[in-house]
This record gives sequence, structure tokens and C-alpha cells, in this order.
Amino acid sequence: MKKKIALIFGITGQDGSYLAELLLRKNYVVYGVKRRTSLIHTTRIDHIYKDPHLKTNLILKYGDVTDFSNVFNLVNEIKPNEIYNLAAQSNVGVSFELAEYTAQTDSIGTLRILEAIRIIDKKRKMKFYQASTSEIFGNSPDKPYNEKSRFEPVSPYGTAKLYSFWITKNYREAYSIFASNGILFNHESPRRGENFISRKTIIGIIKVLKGHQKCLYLGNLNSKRDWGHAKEFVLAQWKILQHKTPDDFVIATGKNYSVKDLVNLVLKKLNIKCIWKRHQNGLEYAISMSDQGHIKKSQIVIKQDMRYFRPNEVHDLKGDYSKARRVIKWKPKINFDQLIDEMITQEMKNYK
Ligand code: NAP
Ligand code: F7E
Repeated sequence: MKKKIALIFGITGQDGSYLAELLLRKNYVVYGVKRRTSLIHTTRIDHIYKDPHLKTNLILKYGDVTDFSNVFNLVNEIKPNEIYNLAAQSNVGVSFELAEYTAQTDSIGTLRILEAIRIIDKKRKMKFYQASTSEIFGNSPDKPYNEKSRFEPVSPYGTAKLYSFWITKNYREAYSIFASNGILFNHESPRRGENFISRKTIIGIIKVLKGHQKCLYLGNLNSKRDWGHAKEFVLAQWKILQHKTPDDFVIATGKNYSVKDLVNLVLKKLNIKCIWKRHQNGLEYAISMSDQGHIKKSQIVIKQDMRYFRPNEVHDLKGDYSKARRVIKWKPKINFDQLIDEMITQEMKNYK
């Protein structure tokens, strides 16, 4: 039987790496788009080349979704059965500083891929997956959020991603392209970027414990997120494209925790006992109650720092994934505690 061909924009990222593994195991030929960078940055997918079976079906191409001729040529040359658009400037905090670039990549990048499909795939055989996000709900009151909730993004990232959500729907309805959105809530893993809160907290606290850093600086501790495991969430991305009709799906765990819950869980798992105190200016800090590793009693282990607060914040995200459970038979199995356990275990190994 002829192998299916997938094209992944964003293969070097967290999700791209898990999705590539999943598709290769399902016997796809996977083309991955990587950007030209001054240092090699394929660490998340390098292990695939150690597997003799998987590596023969993985082909990397240089590309960038801000370059239409590149996007067009890739789609035209590869003629994939499935296209996954995971490429994005994905950091919400950074999007306030790089608002225009975020729009170029996260909005117009999607349009470029859809236009290439519209022009090239006259028979409408290609399927397109758009990496949409819970950030499009922003602080909308309709909690927990489902596919019918109102969109009220509060960051350049959320707003750029909302454009992509709608343009994907527009192209589906106007041109009969099989184009679907996965509205994914936060998902983490040992491969998570180091400047997202889960990985930053784990790396930072381990460094303090080992004496390589004095203190971990964080921003808003009160916001709540619905955190799942990236490995399970990429399975949902694939399932969305296997469904008989294109559609939009919320992918989440249905449970949420505050950033402070996350920090306290990491401290507990590393046996660091702390109490929280508050400065007169309202900023909080955590002090150790005993010696542990390189941490001394009364040492400040964590401190809030205004540098890590955002100009605007999404306060409370929780998803309702009942449509995905019913229609594409997807549900999460790994809970928050297990996710953090896995991330800590891997980070301890990395540290050694
Ligand atoms: P990630 O680790 O930041 O990966 C993003 C990928 O996009 C990387 O491969 C990156 O390449 C690539 N990229 C960035 N700008 C590009 C450009 N101009 N042209 C081509 N490629 C570009 O993000 P992730 O966590 O895997 O998330 C995957 C997608 O899902 C993103 O679109 C993100 O916005 C979205 N999403 C993520 C979450 C989450 O919680 N993780 C939730 C909802 C939606 P480099 O390696 O060269 O930087
Ligand atoms: O922040 C707070 C921060 O950067 C989570 C992306 O994958 O998920 C992700 O976006 C929370 C926020 O993720 C720090 O203010 C406190 O309230 O890990 P994060 P995010 O902004 O929720 C969505 C669904 C996406 O689509 C995005 O691509 O943690 N926070 N102190 C901090 N966050 C960071 N990064 N660093 C801090 O020091």
C-alpha cells in the first residue's frame, strides 16, 4: 500500500517532535520543515535518526512560513496527504515585544499555507491541521471553554492565533478544503521550551537545589492553566485529520491548577519545604524552612519579579473536551501529577 505523506511545519518544536514520531510509527513518510539557524537546533528530533526504521522515512527541508514562495514550493513539490501547521512564535509573553513578527508567523503564515493548498490541490485531497490555542478564549466568561465559547484574546499571540482559527474555517467553508482546528490547551513535556512556566520552574528549582543558581524569579503566580501532556495532545491532532469531515475541536484535560500550585508541587516532589511570604509591595517570595541540598534554612528560593509579568494576562483557562471525546474518541490519560513527575525525572537526568 502507498505510504501516506505528511508535511509538518514546526517539526523542531515540542509538538512537532512528538507528532513526527507518531506519524513515522504509523508508517507515514514525514517531511519536516526546519528554519535556517546559526546553531543546529534539531535536538528534539535527533533521536529519530538513531532508529534505523524511523529515520528512512523522515526528510527535513529548510523553510519558513513567512516566505510564501518557500511554502508554495514545498507544498507543490511534496504534494502531502496531510499538512500540520505547528509553526509559530508560540510564547505569549514574547508576543507583546514581537507583535508584528508574531502576526507574520502565527496569522499570515497560516494564510500562506492555505493559499498554497487552494492553488495547488485542485482536487481537494490534502488535509490541513491548524494548531489553534486556548489563548483565543482569553478572559471570556463562558467557562469551561468549548467550541461554542466566545473568543476574547488578550495578547498579540492570542489575537494572531484567532485570525488563523477563522481563516482556516473560512477556507474550509469557501473552498471546501479539509481544514481543521485543534484548539489545544496548555500541554507540556520534558521537551517543552525552557522559557515556559513548567520547564522553567523545574529547571530553576533543580539549579537552586544543586547550588548553581541562588533563586528562581517568576511572574504571576495566580493564573490558572489546564495542563496536559504533549504526547497525548499530538495524538488528538492526528485523530482530528482522520475524522471523516473537517471540524474544530477543543483538546484539554478539564482540570486546572494555578502557577503557585505548580511551583508548590515541584518543591514538594524535590523535598524542599518552603513558606510563602509577601513584601509590602505585594510581591511574594518562598523561604526554605530547612537545609536541603545546597539550599540553606531561611534562603529565598523563589521570588516574584515584575520583569516576568505580562502587560495583560489570561487568568483562568479550563477546557471542556467532551466533543473530542464523543466524536474522535480522544481523552487524556496522564494527569498533572504524573506529567510533573516525568518532567522532573528527565530534568534530573539532563542535569547529570
Ligand atoms: P514550539 O516548541 O515553540 O515550536 C514551534 C515550532 O515552530 C518550532 O519548530 C519553530 O522552529 C517553528 N517556527 C517558529 N517560527 C517559524 C517560522 N517563521 N517558520 C517556520 N517555523 C517556525 O511550540 P509547541 O509547544 O510545539 O506548539 C506547537 C504549536 O501549537 C504552535 O503553533 C503553538 O502556538 C501551538 N500551541 C501550543 C500549545 C502548548 O501548550 N504547547 C497550546 C496550544 C497551541 P524553531 O525550532 O526554529 O524555533
Ligand atoms: O505561562 C505565568 C504566565 O508561558 C503560563 C503556550 O504554549 O499555552 C502556552 O501559553 C502562566 C502564565 O504558557 C512566569 O504569566 C508566571 O499565566 O507557560 P506559559 P501560556 O502563556 O499559558 C498556550 C495554550 C499557548 O498556545 C502558548 O503557545 O505562567 N508565569 N511566571 C510565567 N510564565 C513564563 N513563561 N515565565 C515566567 O517566569
